[in-house]
This record gives sequence, C-alpha cells and structure tokens, in this order.
Amino acid sequence: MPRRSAWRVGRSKLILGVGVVIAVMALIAAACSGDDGGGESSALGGSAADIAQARGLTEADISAALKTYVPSGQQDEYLIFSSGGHAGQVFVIGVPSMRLLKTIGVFTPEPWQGWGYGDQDTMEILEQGRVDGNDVLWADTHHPALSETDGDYDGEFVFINDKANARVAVIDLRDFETKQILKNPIAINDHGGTFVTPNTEWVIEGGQYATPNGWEYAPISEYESEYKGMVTFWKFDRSAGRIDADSSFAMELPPYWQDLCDAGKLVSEGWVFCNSFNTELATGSGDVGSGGEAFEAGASARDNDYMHVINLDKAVGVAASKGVDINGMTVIPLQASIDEGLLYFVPEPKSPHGVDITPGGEYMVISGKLDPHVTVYSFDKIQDAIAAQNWQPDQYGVPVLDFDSVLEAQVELGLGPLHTQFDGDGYAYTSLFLNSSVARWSLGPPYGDEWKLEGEIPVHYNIGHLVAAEGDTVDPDGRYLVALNKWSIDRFFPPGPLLPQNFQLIDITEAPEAAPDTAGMQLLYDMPIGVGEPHYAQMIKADKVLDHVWEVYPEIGWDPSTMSVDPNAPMAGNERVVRNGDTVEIWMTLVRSHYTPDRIEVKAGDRVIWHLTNIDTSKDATHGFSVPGYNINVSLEPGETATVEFDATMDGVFPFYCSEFCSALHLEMAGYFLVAPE
Ligand code: K7E
Ligand code: CUA
Repeated sequence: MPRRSAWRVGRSKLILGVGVVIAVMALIAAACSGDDGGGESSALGGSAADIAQARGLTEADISAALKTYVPSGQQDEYLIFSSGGHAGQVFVIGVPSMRLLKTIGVFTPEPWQGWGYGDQDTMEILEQGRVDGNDVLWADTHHPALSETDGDYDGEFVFINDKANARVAVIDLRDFETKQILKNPIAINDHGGTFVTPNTEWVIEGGQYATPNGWEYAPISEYESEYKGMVTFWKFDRSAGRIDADSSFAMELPPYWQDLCDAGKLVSEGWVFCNSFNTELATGSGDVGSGGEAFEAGASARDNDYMHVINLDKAVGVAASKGVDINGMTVIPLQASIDEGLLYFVPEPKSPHGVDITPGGEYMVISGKLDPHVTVYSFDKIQDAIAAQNWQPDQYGVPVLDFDSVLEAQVELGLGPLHTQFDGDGYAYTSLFLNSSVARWSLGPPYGDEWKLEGEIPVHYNIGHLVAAEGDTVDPDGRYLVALNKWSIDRFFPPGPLLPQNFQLIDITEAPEAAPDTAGMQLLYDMPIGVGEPHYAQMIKADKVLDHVWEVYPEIGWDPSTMSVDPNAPMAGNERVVRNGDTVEIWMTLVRSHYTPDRIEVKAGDRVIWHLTNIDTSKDATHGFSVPGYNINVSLEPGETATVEFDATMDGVFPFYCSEFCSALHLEMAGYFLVAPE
C-alpha cells in the first residue's frame, strides 16, 4: 500500500502538469482570440462561449457546471446527511449544488446552535454521553442512518454512532436537533452503527475492537476467553422519538473485530449481517523487541474472516428469556445464541470492510480490502445451508456455513474494494480505495442478466465510502453518487499539511455505453470538506424531509427537548425576576430587538436560573443570548424556550447581548448583568 500511495502522488503530479499545460494553452487561445486584449473583461462579460474560452473550460466542464449549478433562490433536489467524523457532528449538504446547509451539533458542543454552552437541555443531552462520569466532548462519527418506513427513508429521524466511545445519538428532523445520546454500557468502542431495520424498530450498533465486557480490565493473555465482541440492538420508540434503552439488548460475540452491519430487507427482513476481521485473534506485537506480530500483519494472516448472520427476530425472544444483565444492558450470552440458532458465520475473503444488502434483500455484498473481488452471497442459499446444517463449528462453536454453498457470485473489480451502493437500474457501485476509483458493475438476476464489471471512474483520491441517491434503500433513485475521498492531495489550495477531504459528485444517469471510458459516469464537482473526516453519508430526496421539517416552532414557549410547550416558559407579560434566598430566578422574553427585562442585578455567589423565550414567530427570527466570561451562548429559534443555570462566581459588569444578527437594532439588543461583590 505505501508503494501504491507513492505511485498515486507521482501520477497526481503528472495530472497537475498536464493541467498546467492545458490551462496555458487555453490562456494563449484566449489571448489570441481577444479583440481588445482585455482578457479580464472578456472573462467576466461576453457570451457563455467567451467565458468558457477565457477560463479554459472544456465541453465536459461546461456540462458538469450546468448539472451542478443551482441558481440563487432555487433549492437542491437531494440532501446528504454526512457523518462529521472527528467533528462529532452531522453535516447536511445539498445535492447537486454541494452547498453546506448545516452542521448539526451532536456529540460536540456547537456554539452557533447554542449546543452545549449553558442551555440546560443541551448540556443534559451531552451529559448522557459521559463515560464513567467523565465528559467526552468529541466523537468520531461514522455512519448516519436515516429512519426508514418499509425500507425507504421517511425523512423523520437520523441516527449516528461515535466509533471512539461506543455511543449513538438520535436527531429529530422536525428541528434538526439532537434529542438523545446513549453510551453503550458494555463496549468502549463501536463501528457497525448506526444502521436501522426497515421500519426503524431497531438501531444496530456493532462493535469493533474487542474488550472485556464493560471495558473492565483483563490481561491480554486472556484475550480468547475474556475479551468479547458484540452487537447491540437499540429499540427505537418512534412516537417518543427516543431509543428505549430498557427494551434494548445486545449479543455477545467472539472477540473477532466486528466491522460494519446492515439490516436485511424485504426477503431477508428480520436478519442482520455484519462483517468482521481479526478472526486470527491477533493481540499485537506487545513490548518492543518481544518478537510478537503487529496487528496489521496478525489480523490479516488468514484468507477468510467471517460474515456474521444474525436472526434478529428470533433474538428478540431469546433476549427476554436467556439474556443476562451486564451494566444494565440485557446481553445474550454467546452459548445461548449458538444453542438457539441466532448466529451463523460465513467465510468472507479477506480482511473485508462493509456488508451491503441489495435493494430487494436477496444478496449480501462483501468487499475484501485485500481481495480484488466483491463476494455476493445469496440469502436463500444461506437459509438452505442453515436448514441442511451444512456447517463446521469455529473455535467458539459458532456454525460456519460452507462457503461454496452460499456463494452467488464473485466479481473482480480492482484493488481495495470497500463499500457498495445501488441504483434503480440494476447497477452496483463499489469504492476502490487503492485504485482511487468507483467501479460500476451489473447485478445478476433478478436485476440483470449477468454479474459483471462495467468499468470505473477515477476519483481523487483514496475513496472510503460512497453514497448514491437513496442507494441503500429498497428503492434507490440513481441519478447522483458522491465519492467520499480520504485524500485530496493536489485538488485544492493546501491549507497547511492537514489537507481537506474531498467529496466528489458524480452523475450516474447515463448507461455505461454512453461513455465507455468511465462506464457512463461523469465527474461533476469537487467539494472540499475541511472539518473532521466524514465516513458514511446517506442521500435523501429533499421533499421527504420538507414534509416534516419545521421552520418555526409550533407554539411560543416550545421546549425542543420535550417537543412540547414548557408550562414554565416566560411569556410576554409575565416577565419577572424573583429572589429566593441565594437563588435568583429570571423569566425573560426576547423579541426584535429587546430583552425584557434588560437589566439583571445579583450578588456574587448567587445561583442564577435564567429562563428565556423567543416570542418572535417569523421565519429565521432567531435571537442569541450570550453572557461574556461565563461560557454561555444560547440560540433561541422562533418560539423556543431555554433555561440557563449557573453560579454567579465572578463579580463585575457583564453586558449580555444577542449573538444573532436579527434586526436593524440588533446591536441594541443587549442588557446588563451586574454581579455585585459580596
Ligand atoms: Cu470509514 Cu464505514 Cu467507519 Cu469505511 S468506515 S471508509
Ligand atoms: Cu436578536 Cu440580534
């Protein structure tokens, strides 16, 4: 792989060189054709053809520009919900314009949204993500999952996992705010989350690096017996808009490193599939000089790892009868899963990454990072092999189904296949990390005639996930595909040695014959992502979200954490300040361009409970509330109420002000918070 990367850099320099030559030629052409010698003016004025010529745009550039450009005032047709990677957030991006619409505060405080800066509800949600009582205010978000109805996105909720700390979060798409964070009580890291079942009854969170249950200590020499893998099924209560932790359960798995999961759909509904690696049970090289084997060698020694095939429907009942309590989580012991027929393995080549289910649920597609093929398994054949007990137990006694008996097809795509998406025309799209490309391939029956590679399009560079429009649902749209590239190398201005990621928009509407060099795919646009490292994303028709989203809260005094009116919310006419011993409680309203009351006087050491309601009801009339020195900033969207609580430990004069430019007299929307010395 290092050699390959070096080769990539070499090639990209070559591309840059060619690009410079083309640009110079275009400039010369432009200069030669200029009638007044004013290259600048001809680039800004003149006909479209003049502009294209002056800027050196090719026919393909122009067609790409026409496909991505969304004129001012018009809206995008699709939305991407992307993991924010280390940002600990979720990004919302319009397609095809690739305009960033919002960064939703999730695991990490977000100042503009007042997420984690004094607003008690947001502080409490962030506190739900504490690990053993400690704040963990960053996250490594990987896989957002839009809620589904009958296997199709319904635009109501988004879930997201935190790989670093094994947490999941629930975002309500009525107001695009995080409502809940859950710390997994049995695991300290995860990866195979979040993925949802076709009606969002369950939110799946698979594990990654095995540890003893509850990340307790056990010596690494006891890895085989004391370290555990896991998959957790969080029960989602749609009417409450929350995960019900008490009705959730987990399955103990062998200490293979579970990787990614996907829920079966249609014919395979009720089953869950997870890939894994490190079935070698590698434990690292240990102390320097001890001669042990490094993880990357030890964990990729075998030719096969195991796809986990899980009977979720049946597991629900077994959890109730045979589950044991670990740190408050109901866990099905491994032996119970084996005895009850909940868990089967299927050999998968080799150090795979990801499992993706075809739209009809018939096939499970696995990519081996170190194998140039995608391997396609048949759900029917898996069921037949289970019925026929065509298996050998692994070292933990889990039945390993016979590979050949469940295999449907293997398609050779290229180097480093990772993740797969689908369109509505019988094509699959697989990211090729080492090739730096997206492969387009045809599915066999019932989608098409033959399992076969159609071709590939280069991307820049080292693609991880990819997302097609509704490309993991029962009804993919095709149209657009976005490559989520890890490296951008030469694509953008280098802002220091940490370079942006690169989202590349690709048009997949044409058939492969339309452009044989790229199997019909056209690269449209590069979007640098200078925040976090996104992993997965999902792309939904914007209309579906528009059906649910609120632009102002339904009533004045709305509490987003309960999604109802807070009976204690300040309302116009009942603003007041009440002192009770050392506690000062304030009921304040905000309206363009005034705080009522606008002067608050307390004594040092007082407990301050400050209730705020934005009584404006027009779209976008958001007010802020920032108190200097006290790390307080609240965003109050139209109708919203919030409460801030703190001890007035610092005496002094603190002008508070509206931190959202809301009106012509926004600067005047201010007040004094006076803290008299004791
Ligand atoms: Cu980065 Cu899905 Cu976590 Cu692959 S994962 S790239
Ligand atoms: Cu309210 Cu600025």
